[in-house]
Amino acid sequence: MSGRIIFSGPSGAGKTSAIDVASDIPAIWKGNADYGAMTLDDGGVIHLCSSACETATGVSGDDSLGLILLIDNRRTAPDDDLLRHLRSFDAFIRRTAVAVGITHMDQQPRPRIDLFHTVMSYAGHGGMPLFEVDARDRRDICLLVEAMVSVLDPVACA
Ligand SMILES: Nc1nc2c(ncn2[C@@H]2O[C@H](COP(=O)(O)OP(=O)(O)O)[C@@H](O)[C@H]2O)c(=O)[nH]1
Ligand SMILES: [Mg+2]
Repeated sequence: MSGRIIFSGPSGAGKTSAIDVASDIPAIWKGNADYGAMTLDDGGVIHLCSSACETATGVSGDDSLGLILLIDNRRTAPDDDLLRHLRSFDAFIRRTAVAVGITHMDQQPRPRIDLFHTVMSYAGHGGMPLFEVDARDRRDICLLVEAMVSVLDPVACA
């Protein structure tokens, strides 16, 4: 599998960190987005880029595999942030897939993860992966990417 994964989420959530730790090449900042790339076990290359919203350049390309949303738990209403981003990317997600990582839970453990699962169900994405991540941790981000890829191709990841 090859293609592009979009990272989005509020400023400070960890987009730049996540692309940097997951990328096999040094991540770069170009225009108004971070870019990186990672190689999958099957030899496919996944391009990683950040984007503020669905209408931003790069999101609507045919080779977009899906969206990774990073939500900063330190913010006032991170559940609202999640819902807003799910709505902002709604058409894109319905065409592709989404996986959500809640960041900064080491600094702010509340609200707890259950609330975000509730928001996902409410938005109609209850089956999509969602878990706590530290955007600075390569293993956490690779797990998130793999979780998203497994939604697209369950057989390849079996
Ligand atoms: N403690 C903690 N720091 C984090 C976590 N995720 C990211 N950071 C830090 O938060 C800051 C903002 O991250 P950054 O990647 O620049 O966020 P961006 O604005 O979404 O690109 C950086 O200093 C990161 O090292 C996390 O889960 N826990
Ligand atoms: Mg950034």
